[in-house]
Amino acid sequence: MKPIVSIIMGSTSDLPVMEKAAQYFDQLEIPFEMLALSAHRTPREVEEFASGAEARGIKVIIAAAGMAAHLGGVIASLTSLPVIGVPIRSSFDGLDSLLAIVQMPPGIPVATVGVNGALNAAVLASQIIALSDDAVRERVHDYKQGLTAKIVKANADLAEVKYNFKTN
Ligand code: RP5
Repeated sequence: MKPIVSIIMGSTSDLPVMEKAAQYFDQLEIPFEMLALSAHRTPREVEEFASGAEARGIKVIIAAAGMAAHLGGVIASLTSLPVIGVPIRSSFDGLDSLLAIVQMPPGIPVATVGVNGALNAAVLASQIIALSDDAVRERVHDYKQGLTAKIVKANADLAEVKYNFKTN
């Protein structure tokens, strides 16, 4: 299997958050790779990864980092592939990493999800892949249908909750 998504994280301490992305890709049968790379601790390896990713068949890169989170931005500066940034909550409630990832200079976007938003990063990556892959598009559609079903069930459950002044 050749990966089409890279999940990059600044440290294995980010793994408990990023596991949600991995589980989603397993569920949707999208081959992915996971690597630990750090913009500050392994800058040369980050450059090597980012400049070679497209040629290896990678379609989307997810970059997760906390604190002064420059990983996604540095990767985005070295590739034309779409980069999705996941701010990790490790200090200042994740606000530091959120701002570091989202506030990119013009021309070098990093599509930023919410703090610890690994699942949304994976869903967004799958939607990008679905543009050119009918099988993935079908599975993304099924996933979204499942979300609708969840709220339909929630309403059925709420209908059973009784209060004297509840009217539905
Ligand atoms: C960042 O610093 C990592 O992404 C992690 O969120 C944070 C702390 O890293 P460790 O000290 O746990 O390796 O680079």
